[in-house]
Amino acid sequence: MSGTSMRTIRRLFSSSVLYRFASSHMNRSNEIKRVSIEGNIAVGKSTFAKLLQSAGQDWEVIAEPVSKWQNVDQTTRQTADGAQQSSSNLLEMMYHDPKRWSYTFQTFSCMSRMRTHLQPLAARLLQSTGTPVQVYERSVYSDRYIFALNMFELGCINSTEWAVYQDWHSFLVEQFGHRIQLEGIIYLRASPQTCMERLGRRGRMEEEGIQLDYLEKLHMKHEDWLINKSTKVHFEHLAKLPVLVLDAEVEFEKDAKVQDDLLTKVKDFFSVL
Ligand code: UDP
Ligand code: D5M
Ligand code: MG
Repeated sequence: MSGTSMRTIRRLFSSSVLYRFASSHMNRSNEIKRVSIEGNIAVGKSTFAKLLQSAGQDWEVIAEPVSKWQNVDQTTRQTADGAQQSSSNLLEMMYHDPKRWSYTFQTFSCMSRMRTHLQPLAARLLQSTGTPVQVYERSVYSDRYIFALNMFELGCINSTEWAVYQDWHSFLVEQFGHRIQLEGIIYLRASPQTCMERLGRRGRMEEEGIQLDYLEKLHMKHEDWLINKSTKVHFEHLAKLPVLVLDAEVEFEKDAKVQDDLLTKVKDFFSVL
């Protein structure tokens, strides 16, 4: 294409509604605040996230892609009619044989999480006149500083796998992290015993073998990272993030008063980010 026609197209595009729409949205996306909800398995993150979703017009919740981990698509073989599809349950495989599958699980959970977080913002958020907030259920940081680190310490990820994991994790965060950068963290905090009870109540088949001591280890990892600040992190901004600690020991799922109190704390937190 000649330089003149390129210039004409650019001129047309720059004066178009499309351009104004795209550029205003690009500016808007820089104003979005991103916050992650962290906490032990079954503490109530998804329940709390749904509460946030229904409470705030300007809030968008991005759920953890658990169903992707339970259904890893695979093409088994080509047939005359096309490809034959099946899926495997990597979450189940990881809990069933952690030494064999933990590293694989970490690669997939982190990649799928990052992909989910990088998806375009909801139009509702871009058009918002208030303070739009994207709320992630967990983050690439809990992948590393809670789960992967714990698996390494348990010997389910060996030192070579750990070195490889840390290398690509740092690389990915350095390359894409600015697009999903957090402004704050909400830590839903409850005792491992309460999480164990809720885990039983939820009855997710893959988690049947989880013992209290696993939840205790994960609890300590959250405490070290978000309360004691003793976990060594590798990203400068992460160490400085404000953390809102919410007491999830209380039953909040069906208690409107408790929910109101929690929501007030969240609104106050978002307003100062
Ligand atoms: N749950 C509960 N009381 C609460 C919050 C949650 O009994 O105050 C239950 C919820 O219904 C679910 C289980 O605890 O059966 C785990 O909750 P969720 O899936 O939200 O936890 P997550 O693993 O996402 O943190
Ligand atoms: O988390 C969903 C389930 O997935 C729960 O069994 C914990 C597990 N999970 C989530 N992220 C990881 C990583 N990175 N490693 C290992 N296991 C993980 P829930 O807390 O129920 O919402
Ligand atoms: Mg959940």
